[in-house]
Amino acid sequence: MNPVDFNLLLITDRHVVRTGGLIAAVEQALSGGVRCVQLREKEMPVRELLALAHEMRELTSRYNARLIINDRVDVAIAVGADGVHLGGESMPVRAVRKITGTSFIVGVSTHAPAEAVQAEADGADYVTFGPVYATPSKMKYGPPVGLNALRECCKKVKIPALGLGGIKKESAREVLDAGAYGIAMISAILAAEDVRKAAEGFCKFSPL
Ligand code: TZP
Repeated sequence: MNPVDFNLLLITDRHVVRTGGLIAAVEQALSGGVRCVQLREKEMPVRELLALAHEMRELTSRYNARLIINDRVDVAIAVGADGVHLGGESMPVRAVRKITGTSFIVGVSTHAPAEAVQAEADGADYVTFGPVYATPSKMKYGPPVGLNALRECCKKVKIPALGLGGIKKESAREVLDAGAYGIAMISAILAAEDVRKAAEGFCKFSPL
Protein backbone atom coordinates (compact mmCIF):
# COMPACT_ATOMS: atom_id res chain seq x y z
CA MET A 1 0.00 0.00 0.00
CA ASN A 2 1.34 3.43 -0.86
CA PRO A 3 1.99 5.31 2.40
CA VAL A 4 1.22 8.71 0.86
CA ASP A 5 -1.90 9.62 2.80
CA PHE A 6 -1.71 13.37 2.10
CA ASN A 7 -2.33 15.37 -1.04
CA LEU A 8 -1.42 18.79 0.24
CA LEU A 9 2.26 19.12 1.08
CA LEU A 10 3.50 22.22 2.86
CA ILE A 11 7.20 22.83 2.24
CA THR A 12 8.97 25.16 4.67
CA ASP A 13 11.16 28.17 4.04
CA ARG A 14 11.80 30.25 7.16
CA HIS A 15 12.66 33.27 5.00
CA VAL A 16 9.15 33.76 3.59
CA VAL A 17 7.24 33.79 6.89
CA ARG A 18 5.85 37.28 7.57
CA THR A 19 5.44 37.35 11.33
CA GLY A 20 5.93 35.15 14.37
CA GLY A 21 8.52 32.74 12.99
CA LEU A 22 8.45 29.37 11.26
CA ILE A 23 7.15 27.18 14.09
CA ALA A 24 4.18 29.47 14.74
CA ALA A 25 3.41 29.66 11.00
CA VAL A 26 3.54 25.87 10.61
CA GLU A 27 1.27 25.50 13.62
CA GLN A 28 -1.21 27.87 11.96
CA ALA A 29 -1.05 25.80 8.77
CA LEU A 30 -1.63 22.58 10.72
CA SER A 31 -4.59 24.09 12.49
CA GLY A 32 -5.89 25.06 9.04
CA GLY A 33 -5.82 21.40 8.01
CA VAL A 34 -2.36 20.68 6.54
CA ARG A 35 -1.57 16.97 7.02
CA CYS A 36 2.05 16.84 5.86
CA VAL A 37 5.00 19.17 6.34
CA GLN A 38 8.32 18.91 4.54
CA LEU A 39 11.07 20.60 6.53
CA ARG A 40 13.30 22.20 3.91
CA GLU A 41 15.62 24.76 5.45
CA LYS A 42 18.52 25.43 3.16
CA GLU A 43 21.87 26.58 4.52
CA MET A 44 21.04 25.73 8.11
CA PRO A 45 23.84 24.18 10.18
CA VAL A 46 23.00 20.56 10.93
CA ARG A 47 22.72 20.92 14.70
CA GLU A 48 20.31 23.81 14.28
CA LEU A 49 18.39 21.79 11.69
CA LEU A 50 18.26 18.81 14.04
CA ALA A 51 16.85 20.93 16.87
CA LEU A 52 14.26 22.45 14.52
CA ALA A 53 13.37 19.01 13.18
CA HIS A 54 12.77 17.77 16.75
CA GLU A 55 10.44 20.72 17.34
CA MET A 56 8.64 20.05 14.05
CA ARG A 57 8.25 16.38 14.95
CA GLU A 58 6.68 17.28 18.27
CA LEU A 59 4.39 19.82 16.59
CA THR A 60 3.30 17.63 13.65
CA SER A 61 2.68 14.68 15.99
CA ARG A 62 0.39 16.84 18.08
CA TYR A 63 -1.69 17.42 14.96
CA ASN A 64 -1.35 13.80 13.87
CA ALA A 65 0.35 15.03 10.70
CA ARG A 66 3.26 13.66 8.69
CA LEU A 67 6.77 15.10 8.84
CA ILE A 68 9.17 14.67 5.95
CA ILE A 69 12.74 16.00 6.05
CA ASN A 70 14.29 17.39 2.91
CA ASP A 71 17.54 15.72 1.83
CA ARG A 72 18.92 14.67 5.25
CA VAL A 73 17.98 11.05 5.81
CA ASP A 74 20.15 11.02 8.94
CA VAL A 75 18.17 13.88 10.47
CA ALA A 76 14.90 12.24 9.42
CA ILE A 77 15.81 9.00 11.21
CA ALA A 78 17.20 10.79 14.27
CA VAL A 79 13.96 12.67 14.93
CA GLY A 80 11.59 9.86 13.97
CA ALA A 81 10.22 11.64 10.89
CA ASP A 82 7.85 9.82 8.56
CA GLY A 83 10.11 10.16 5.57
CA VAL A 84 12.66 12.02 3.51
CA HIS A 85 12.45 14.06 0.33
CA LEU A 86 15.34 13.63 -2.08
CA GLY A 87 16.65 16.11 -4.65
CA GLY A 88 19.13 15.69 -7.48
CA GLU A 89 22.11 15.95 -5.15
CA SER A 90 20.71 13.80 -2.35
CA MET A 91 21.42 10.14 -1.69
CA PRO A 92 19.76 7.89 -4.29
CA VAL A 93 16.43 6.26 -3.41
CA ARG A 94 17.86 2.74 -3.45
CA ALA A 95 20.58 3.63 -0.93
CA VAL A 96 18.02 5.28 1.36
CA ARG A 97 15.84 2.16 1.19
CA LYS A 98 18.75 0.10 2.51
CA ILE A 99 18.82 2.03 5.77
CA THR A 100 15.13 2.72 6.33
CA GLY A 101 12.09 0.54 6.91
CA THR A 102 9.47 -0.09 4.25
CA SER A 103 6.97 2.24 5.87
CA PHE A 104 9.43 5.15 5.63
CA ILE A 105 8.17 7.57 2.95
CA VAL A 106 10.64 8.49 0.21
CA GLY A 107 9.77 11.39 -2.10
CA VAL A 108 11.79 12.67 -5.04
CA SER A 109 11.92 16.07 -6.79
CA THR A 110 11.41 15.75 -10.54
CA HIS A 111 11.33 18.26 -13.37
CA ALA A 112 10.60 16.11 -16.43
CA PRO A 113 8.35 13.08 -16.99
CA ALA A 114 11.38 10.82 -17.59
CA GLU A 115 12.78 11.76 -14.17
CA ALA A 116 9.48 10.80 -12.53
CA VAL A 117 9.48 7.44 -14.35
CA GLN A 118 13.03 6.85 -13.11
CA ALA A 119 12.12 7.80 -9.53
CA GLU A 120 9.23 5.33 -9.61
CA ALA A 121 11.49 2.57 -10.95
CA ASP A 122 13.99 3.35 -8.17
CA GLY A 123 11.29 2.81 -5.55
CA ALA A 124 10.08 6.31 -4.66
CA ASP A 125 6.70 6.57 -2.93
CA TYR A 126 5.82 9.90 -4.52
CA VAL A 127 7.31 12.61 -6.69
CA THR A 128 6.95 16.34 -6.74
CA PHE A 129 6.87 17.69 -10.28
CA GLY A 130 7.68 21.26 -11.21
CA PRO A 131 7.99 24.11 -11.19
CA VAL A 132 4.59 24.00 -12.87
CA TYR A 133 4.36 27.82 -12.91
CA ALA A 134 6.89 30.60 -12.52
CA THR A 135 7.96 30.84 -8.89
CA PRO A 136 9.09 33.89 -6.93
CA SER A 137 12.66 32.66 -7.19
CA LYS A 138 12.73 31.50 -10.81
CA MET A 139 16.52 31.30 -10.96
CA LYS A 140 16.65 28.81 -8.12
CA TYR A 141 14.10 26.35 -9.50
CA GLY A 142 14.52 26.77 -13.24
CA PRO A 143 11.94 27.77 -15.84
CA PRO A 144 8.36 26.53 -15.42
CA VAL A 145 7.65 23.13 -16.98
CA GLY A 146 3.95 23.84 -17.44
CA LEU A 147 0.70 21.90 -17.18
CA ASN A 148 1.25 19.77 -20.28
CA ALA A 149 4.44 18.27 -18.89
CA LEU A 150 2.63 17.65 -15.60
CA ARG A 151 -0.18 15.92 -17.48
CA GLU A 152 2.34 13.70 -19.27
CA CYS A 153 4.11 12.91 -16.02
CA CYS A 154 0.86 11.89 -14.34
CA LYS A 155 0.02 9.55 -17.20
CA LYS A 156 3.41 7.87 -17.01
CA VAL A 157 3.67 7.09 -13.31
CA LYS A 158 1.45 5.15 -10.92
CA ILE A 159 2.89 6.66 -7.75
CA PRO A 160 1.40 9.96 -6.56
CA ALA A 161 2.73 13.02 -8.42
CA LEU A 162 2.31 16.35 -6.62
CA GLY A 163 2.39 19.54 -8.67
CA LEU A 164 4.80 22.12 -7.25
CA GLY A 165 5.96 25.62 -8.06
CA GLY A 166 3.99 28.85 -8.22
CA ILE A 167 0.70 27.20 -7.26
CA LYS A 168 -1.90 29.64 -5.96
CA LYS A 169 -5.52 29.20 -4.94
CA GLU A 170 -6.62 30.15 -8.45
CA SER A 171 -4.43 27.50 -10.10
CA ALA A 172 -4.83 24.55 -7.69
CA ARG A 173 -7.90 23.23 -9.49
CA GLU A 174 -6.22 23.04 -12.90
CA VAL A 175 -3.19 21.28 -11.41
CA LEU A 176 -5.44 18.56 -9.98
CA ASP A 177 -7.42 18.44 -13.23
CA ALA A 178 -4.14 17.76 -15.07
CA GLY A 179 -3.99 14.49 -13.14
CA ALA A 180 -1.88 15.46 -10.14
CA TYR A 181 -2.55 13.45 -7.01
CA GLY A 182 -1.97 16.56 -4.97
CA ILE A 183 -0.28 19.93 -4.66
CA ALA A 184 2.84 21.12 -2.88
CA MET A 185 3.74 24.67 -2.04
CA ILE A 186 5.72 27.12 0.03
CA SER A 187 4.66 30.73 -0.37
CA ALA A 188 0.93 30.46 -1.05
CA ILE A 189 0.54 29.23 2.53
CA LEU A 190 3.66 30.25 4.45
CA ALA A 191 3.93 33.79 3.06
CA ALA A 192 0.22 34.49 3.45
CA GLU A 193 -0.96 37.26 5.73
CA ASP A 194 -3.29 34.74 7.40
CA VAL A 195 -1.53 31.35 7.20
CA ARG A 196 -4.36 29.39 8.75
CA LYS A 197 -6.95 30.80 6.35
CA ALA A 198 -4.69 30.13 3.36
CA ALA A 199 -4.22 26.52 4.46
CA GLU A 200 -7.97 26.10 4.92
CA GLY A 201 -8.51 27.41 1.40
CA PHE A 202 -6.20 24.78 -0.11
CA CYS A 203 -7.61 21.97 2.00
CA LYS A 204 -10.95 22.46 0.26
CA PHE A 205 -9.24 21.31 -2.94
CA SER A 206 -7.66 18.30 -1.29
CA PRO A 207 -10.07 16.51 0.99
CA LEU A 208 -8.01 13.39 1.80
N1 TZP B 1 10.97 23.09 -6.25
C1 TZP B 1 10.47 23.46 -7.42
S1 TZP B 1 9.60 24.91 -7.30
C2 TZP B 1 9.89 25.03 -5.64
C3 TZP B 1 10.66 23.94 -5.24
C4 TZP B 1 11.12 23.70 -3.87
C5 TZP B 1 9.43 26.15 -4.79
C6 TZP B 1 7.97 26.32 -4.73
O1 TZP B 1 7.65 27.42 -3.97
P1 TZP B 1 6.30 28.20 -4.20
O2 TZP B 1 6.42 29.38 -3.28
O3 TZP B 1 5.16 27.30 -3.80
O4 TZP B 1 6.24 28.60 -5.64
